[in-house]
Amino acid sequence: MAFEITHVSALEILDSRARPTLAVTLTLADGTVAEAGVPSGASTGTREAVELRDGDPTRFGGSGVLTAVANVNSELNAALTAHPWSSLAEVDQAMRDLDGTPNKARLGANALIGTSMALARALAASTDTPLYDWLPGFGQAHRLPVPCFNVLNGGAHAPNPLDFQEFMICPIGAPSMAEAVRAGAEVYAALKKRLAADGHATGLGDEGGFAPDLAEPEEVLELIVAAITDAGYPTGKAGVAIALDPAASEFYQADGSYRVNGTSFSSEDMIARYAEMIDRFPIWSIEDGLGEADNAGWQKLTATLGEKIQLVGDDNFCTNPAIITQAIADHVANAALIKVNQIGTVSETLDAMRICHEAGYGQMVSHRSGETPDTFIADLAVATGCGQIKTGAPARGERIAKYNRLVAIAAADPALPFGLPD
Ligand code: 2PG
Ligand code: MG
Repeated sequence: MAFEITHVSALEILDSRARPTLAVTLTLADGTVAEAGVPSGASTGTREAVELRDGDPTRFGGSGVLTAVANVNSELNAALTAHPWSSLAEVDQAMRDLDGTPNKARLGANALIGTSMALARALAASTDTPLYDWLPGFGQAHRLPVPCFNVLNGGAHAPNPLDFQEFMICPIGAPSMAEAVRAGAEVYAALKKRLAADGHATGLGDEGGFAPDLAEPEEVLELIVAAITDAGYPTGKAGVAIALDPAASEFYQADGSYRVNGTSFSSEDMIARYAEMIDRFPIWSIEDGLGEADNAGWQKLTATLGEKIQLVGDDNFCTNPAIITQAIADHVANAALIKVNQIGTVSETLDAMRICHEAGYGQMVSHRSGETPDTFIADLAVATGCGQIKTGAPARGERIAKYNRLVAIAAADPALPFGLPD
C-alpha cells in the first residue's frame, strides 16, 4: 500500500487539565485529512519517552509545547512529505531515526505520537475502513474491551489525602459493551449517593472519579462494594469487579519504604496488605502495586499474588518493548498497561502488545490523566483484542468520548465479542 503524505501540521491546544498539548493534522495525497490529540500523564514513569515542553516560564508555567509543534511543522513535515511510503511502521521508524535519540527527546514523543496516530487514522479513512479494523493486530481476534471505570481518584490526580491513585469498577460479567457502560454509570451514580449520604464531598478528580477526603484504601473499597450492591449488580467477575492502580512509585520513599496515610510499609508489608484486600474485596487486578524502582519487591509480589490476580506494570514498563521483554524474563507482573504516548509511536505500542500477547501477559489499554476528546485508544483496544481498557470515570467529555466510541463500534459491528479474552 504505497501512499504519499502531502502535509503535516500541529497546533498547541489544551488538554483536560488546562495544560498545553498537540493537535496534529495530516493530509494524504488522495485528499484524506485526519487529526489526533496527544494525551499527557501526571504520574509518569521515569523511563517514558520524553514529552517535550518548552520550559519557558512566561507561558503556561513552562509547560508550553510550541517547540514540539514547530518540530511537526518543520522537520517532520519536510521528512514525511519527501517521498512515498509503504507502511505506518516505515514512517514510525523514519521518525525515530530522524529524532536520533533513544527516548525521542529531540523532536518530542508528543510530536511523534500525534503524527503517528494521525497517520494511522488517515490511512484507515482513505481506505474507508474503521480504525479498529485497519490497525494491524497480531493474531488476536477483534474484541470489545471490558471498560475499567476509575470512579474514585486520589494520588497525583486529586487534592485529597488518599495515597492510592485509582479505584476502578470493571463490569466483567456484563453481557455486552452497552450493558457494561450502563453498569459503570449506574454504580458511579450509586457511589455518588453513598458519598453524599455519608457527608463526603462529591467533587471530581482529574479522571472524573470522585475525590472525597478519605485516606484509607480499605474505606474506599467498602464504599465501592456497597455502591455495586446498591446498583443491583453482583460483585466480582460474574458482575462488577474492582481494579486498583495505587501508582505506588508516587508514595515510594528514598529509604525503600512505602508511605500510606502517614504510616511506613516495607514491600513485604504492602504485599501482605494487598493479599488481605484481595481476600476481603472483589479485586481482580492491581496495577503499580509497588514502585518502579523496586524490582525485587515486584518479583515477590508476582510470586505471591500472580496466580490469583492480574498484576499490571505501568510506571515500570512504560509501554516499552525492550523493558517489557526484560520484565517477562524477570517474572515481573503478568500484564502491562498500554499508553501510546509512553513510547511515542503506534508501531512500538503494537510491538509492546504483541510481546505481551506472546508471553501470555495481559494488556490493558489506557488513557492518560491529561486527555483530549481523541478516541484512538478505543479502536486500539478493539483492534488488538486485548479485552480491557481504562479511560477514567463514566463522566467528563474526554473520558466518555472513548466509552461512547466503543458503544458505537459495538452497535456498528454486532458480531464483535465483548469481554476479557479466554
Ligand atoms: C496511570 C495514568 C492513567 P497518568 O497512572 O495509569 O490513569 O495516570 O496519566 O497521570 O500517568
Ligand atoms: Mg498507572
